[in-house]
Amino acid sequence: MYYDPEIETMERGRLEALQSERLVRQVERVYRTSPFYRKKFDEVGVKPEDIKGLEDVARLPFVTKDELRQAQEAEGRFGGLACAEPAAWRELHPSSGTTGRSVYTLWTARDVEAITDFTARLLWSQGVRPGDTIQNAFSYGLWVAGLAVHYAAGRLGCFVVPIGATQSARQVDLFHEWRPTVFFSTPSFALYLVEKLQEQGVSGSELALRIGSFGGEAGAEVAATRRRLEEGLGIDAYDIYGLAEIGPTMAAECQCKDGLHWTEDHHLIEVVDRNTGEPVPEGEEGVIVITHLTREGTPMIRYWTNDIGRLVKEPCRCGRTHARSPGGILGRADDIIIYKGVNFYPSQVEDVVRSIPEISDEFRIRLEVNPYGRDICTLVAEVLQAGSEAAVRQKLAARLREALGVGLEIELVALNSLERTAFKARRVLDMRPKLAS
Ligand code: DLL
Repeated sequence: MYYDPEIETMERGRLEALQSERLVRQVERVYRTSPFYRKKFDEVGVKPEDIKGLEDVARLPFVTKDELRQAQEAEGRFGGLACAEPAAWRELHPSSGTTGRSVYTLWTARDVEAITDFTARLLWSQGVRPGDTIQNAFSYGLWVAGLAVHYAAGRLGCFVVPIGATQSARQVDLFHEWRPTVFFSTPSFALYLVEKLQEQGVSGSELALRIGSFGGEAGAEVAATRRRLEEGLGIDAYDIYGLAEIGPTMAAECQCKDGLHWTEDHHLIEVVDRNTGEPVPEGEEGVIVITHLTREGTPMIRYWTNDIGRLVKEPCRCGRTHARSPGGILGRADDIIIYKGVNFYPSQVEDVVRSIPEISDEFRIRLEVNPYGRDICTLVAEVLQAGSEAAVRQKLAARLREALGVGLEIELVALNSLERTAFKARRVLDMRPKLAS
């Protein structure tokens, strides 16, 4: 049932005592070895000895991605963040840099070992077992997820098809020829492969796949997307979450599919108000802030992920005691769309689109300002059958209004007009003039 029963089912009090002890040690260590943290803590007047346990964590300042970029730009390499001697360095993992200069992070030999171990634990919780054949379509190389899953698969005794995030036709061929039982990719890429299978007239039940684990973007926990993935590939679909600065896989859904389970022995998770930075009550939405409790290379202390989620600490039905984020990552703080006074996340639009069988899985949300200065939000969707536009438009309009509490403009286009991706989709097109800052 469990990969590491002692850690996974540890009584909450003991787990928090372990986190406390690791936090105190980590804060002392980063202050001693990292000029970046020493300066930061000195600026707010916090000394390592002030941090005696979890109750003191809020005294520490947040770390933001912008701040890491600035430090690395000014000082080069890790920007004073590296806390280990070069002899212990093993892997360099820059962030993808889609929103600006990449941030460099470092894994030491012990970090690689810890990542392998807790990723293996997460895969096990999704039902992956020795003897499984894993087709890994997470990107290999600098991106963090491909290698972490690869290492974990080896640790579990699985056979890996290390294809990475490319070659959609080959992915489908490999499904047929090597009959993998487990598949990893972004949800967008998996849906693209489902389309390819459907073009071949192949249904999910004809494949050998049993488990799909999807991350890098929201999707697996969006009900309609999960249904399409499960039916299209004949699998149980699970969510898995990570980010470059923290690591590939800090959290994943278990077989109960009841939210992302964190690996709390290695990561301290806080949820804070996006405006004030104050902790929100348990179960409420806010920005996820993560502290590395065991990372050696480039540890993050109170890293502001900008991802929005909730945290509950009651044990899961699976018996694991580590806290969960029900519903997964709801969106990014900077992705929230405010339209006609109503707030919503792109994933809510995704859920509507994928619940309507007459349109494809691909869509765009276009934000623009009309000549009279009014905001316009348009959903662009692909109809599967020409001639059905009027009925589809009516259904879509009604469902969107019901789900979001506001109506969107609708533009219907022909199937395959919108680009598909092997990586992460960019579905929000913001064409509004940028305000000068
Ligand atoms: O996406 C690492 C990763 C890939 C983890 C695949 C797990 C599986 P980055 O490229 O740095 O790293 O992007 C991180 O992607 O802050 C979230 O906004 C988003 N994200 C990643 N996984 C999920 C998920 C990898 N399961 C950023 N649900 C994060 C929702 C996700 N958003």
